[in-house]
Amino acid sequence: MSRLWHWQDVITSAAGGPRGCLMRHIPSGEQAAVSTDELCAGPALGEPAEGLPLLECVPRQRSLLDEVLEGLEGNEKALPAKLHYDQRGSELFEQICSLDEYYITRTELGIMRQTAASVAEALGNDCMLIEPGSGASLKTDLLIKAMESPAAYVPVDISRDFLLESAAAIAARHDVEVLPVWADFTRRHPLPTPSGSIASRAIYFPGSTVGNFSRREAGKLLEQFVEVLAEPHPNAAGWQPDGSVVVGFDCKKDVGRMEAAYNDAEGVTAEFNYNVLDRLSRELNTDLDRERFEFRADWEEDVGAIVSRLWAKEKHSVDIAGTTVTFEAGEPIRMEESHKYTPTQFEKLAAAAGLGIEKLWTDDSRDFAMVQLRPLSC
Ligand code: AVJ
Repeated sequence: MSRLWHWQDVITSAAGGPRGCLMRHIPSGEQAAVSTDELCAGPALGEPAEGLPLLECVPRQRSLLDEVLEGLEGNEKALPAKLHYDQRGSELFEQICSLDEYYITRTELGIMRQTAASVAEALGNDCMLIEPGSGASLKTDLLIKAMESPAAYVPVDISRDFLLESAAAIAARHDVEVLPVWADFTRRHPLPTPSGSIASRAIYFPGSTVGNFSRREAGKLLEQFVEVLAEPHPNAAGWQPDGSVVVGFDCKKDVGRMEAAYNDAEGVTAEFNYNVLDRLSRELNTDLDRERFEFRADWEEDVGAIVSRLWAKEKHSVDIAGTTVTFEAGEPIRMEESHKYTPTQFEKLAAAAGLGIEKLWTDDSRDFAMVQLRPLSC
């Protein structure tokens, strides 16, 4: 049963407080154990780059082609949003994060600066922090700094070099065991086992990454998180699945502001989308010509999301591994959805996945919200 809450009950305001990290040795090149239910291709332990053991669990190349063809063969052409994040795409996204129009990162960082101590306290000691889609791990830096004794930090990302760079940066700045996983977090993947004992797991899912999933997919993802929290820990007797999920989501607001955030004046967001065409042309040995498309992002009330599309300017065809894909003049490719929620809508989504809101942190304008969720059965 979902418990009732109101903004006033759950909003947590700035909390200062002491912070500190315990000194801990970071083993270099240590082997990370792999749990038994390996549901994806791989996994293999890669070369320990930058002194960190890397758990590799990326989907086979074949699945990129499958996903692309599946997306472009249907009558409404669409590509999965995760295709944006190759090395260049990850860098472009970093640029987006500091654009004037893109309020999301700035606002969430502000919330995190104010509330890191309170979030850290909510997670408790000896917590294994897992971050799906970690990217540059910017906000995580603040969180780990505020945690008294984090058991391990497990960044999971699809962009290998970007992941390794960010993981190494965290390892250099904090005395915490960093165990990166190279994986597509939307698929189940094994988790590394930290060398020390852990009290609980927490999944940190900031940045409105949840916004890239449809309402239905987001619900399934949250269910998957609940399973990860409940999975028994190999070397902990009396394991309690009482971890939490901390999610950052973007709140519904003025349509003009939302649209401006995805149609920036400098065209960085457009480039972020064109880059997907360049990337696919390269990796799938095809010719998706960016010059033949125009970018635009629109708010769609019925979807509850900003929908980003590339529109074909003229009729043309491309050959992708022997399959001919034809674009009509004015036909769109749906590139990405960025869903926005009211807190009440998000609470309903979480409840359907078996999670209840424990805490909610937001900024003064309520542009962005961060929630701590816990399994409702605990
Ligand atoms: C990383 C999914 C939060 O949807 O706001 C930014 C990605 N796309 N500008 C978002 C994105 C275009 C971003 N998320």
